Amino acid sequence: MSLIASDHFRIVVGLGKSGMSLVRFLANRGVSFAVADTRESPPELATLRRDYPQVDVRCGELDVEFLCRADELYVSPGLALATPALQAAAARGVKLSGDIELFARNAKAPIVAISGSNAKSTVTTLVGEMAAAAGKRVAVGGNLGTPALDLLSDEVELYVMELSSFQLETTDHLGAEVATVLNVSEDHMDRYSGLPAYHLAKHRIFRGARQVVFNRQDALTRPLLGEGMPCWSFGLGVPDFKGFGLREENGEKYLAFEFQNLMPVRELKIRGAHNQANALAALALGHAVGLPFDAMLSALRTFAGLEHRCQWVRDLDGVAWYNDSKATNVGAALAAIEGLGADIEGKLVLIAGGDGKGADFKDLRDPVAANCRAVVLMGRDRELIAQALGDAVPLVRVGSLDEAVQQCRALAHPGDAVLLSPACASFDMFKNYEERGQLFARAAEDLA
Ligand code: UMA
Ligand code: ADP
Repeated sequence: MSLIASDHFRIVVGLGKSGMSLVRFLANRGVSFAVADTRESPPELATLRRDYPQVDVRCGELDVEFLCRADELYVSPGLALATPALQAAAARGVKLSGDIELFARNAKAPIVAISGSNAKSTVTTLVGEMAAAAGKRVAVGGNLGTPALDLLSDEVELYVMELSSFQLETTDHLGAEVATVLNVSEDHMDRYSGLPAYHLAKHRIFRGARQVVFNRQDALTRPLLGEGMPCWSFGLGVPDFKGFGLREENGEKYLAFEFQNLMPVRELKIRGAHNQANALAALALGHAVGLPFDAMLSALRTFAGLEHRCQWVRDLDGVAWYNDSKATNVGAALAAIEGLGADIEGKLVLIAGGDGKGADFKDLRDPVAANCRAVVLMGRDRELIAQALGDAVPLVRVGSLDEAVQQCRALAHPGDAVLLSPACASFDMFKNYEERGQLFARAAEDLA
């Protein structure tokens, strides 16, 4: 039986992927609902009209009177809760909620909940693969891949969920078996008043959690906790009690748990120090839900990383080319620059720029100076990055990604790596980060 009162009226606000999963969920349980979207033609409108022709849909500017007919609004993560019509409805007693809250109320298996400014998709996928290697019937999704409500099934033994700050804003009580915020650095500053508001949204993931995983190198990932809450940690230093970390012995670096070495780091296929942190975070989460080490380590040995995340594209004349198009904020680009920079013989030639989402780029200056031979700048906010970098390294401005690739070819020396890690969203020049990454890889592969 669904844990949702069927005598109330709901409105799904936003008819994208998550909105359509809400429609399926509510319709299957006989709940009465309508749909609203501020767009004239939302992405799932045709599907809704085809599969649920009886559902009332209102497109265009949100009508407060209409919204106030509902007891509860399920708001898309893509819509800010500060939207005036939503706030007006809330002021008149309408509850604002979301798909993850409904998911949490209806999930019968334990939930591994993963948030953070960066590395969410990598760690979520890794934990999913570890659970599958351990023979668990695991469902993986949320902000990544399949929307949460579409994963619900009585067959599932473990849910591994990537959750964004936007999704967490509408989640009151997640009740995860284990929850983590992997790292916190500035992102989405076009939607939050500042880092504290963003941090607060992310930490909602800990509501009702039974265990916690935190990052020893990032104080902003530690929740305020009551006595006795089981806590596991990860970080690149030597681990202590209940900690995952790195230990060196006889010149060999190991992934380690407490006082036990688990596996040499060189057996990982994913590159860079940031990915070692990701492997350790995944081990901590998997351990918290009882996955055996042998299964988790075998998953780590085969995982080659996700597309567009420091993904190796090719080698040409002694230069390796990497696609890190998913680095859509400064923190992500920093991890790639420092992580990959430490891994190569020569220097990086970096391609950066795009839609900066209101970010401050000053933190790029020192790592760029230490790791880069030159930076090729493109996109709407390229001058903001140029100002932040100053005279740290030579800067080359280009008008297109193809031109950027040509410039990198000319700038890189043997032993260097070319890295597309833009520190910006892609929407000023591309459909999305995937298109940006694909066009980069194709241009790099086409070089003679
Ligand atoms: N929009 C409107 N009016 C509306 C509703 C949406 O203009 O009434 C616009 C907004 O600009 C919004 C965009 O449409 O940003 C997308 O909204 P949507 O409701 O169509 O989105 P969904 O397809 O349901 O996708 C959402 C998540 N999108 C966002 O959080 C922006 C997807 O995360 C998620 O995969 C999906 O639900 C399933 O759970 C994407 C994402 O970019 C990948 N997430 C951000 C990130 O990772 O940085 C947080
Ligand atoms: P998310 O789902 O949070 O966006 P991804 O796993 O897709 O995370 O990785 C996005 C980007 O974050 C990568 O392209 C990489 O540059 C960066 N990144 C990966 N691991 C880390 C880490 N441990 N810390 C900071 N940045 C990271």
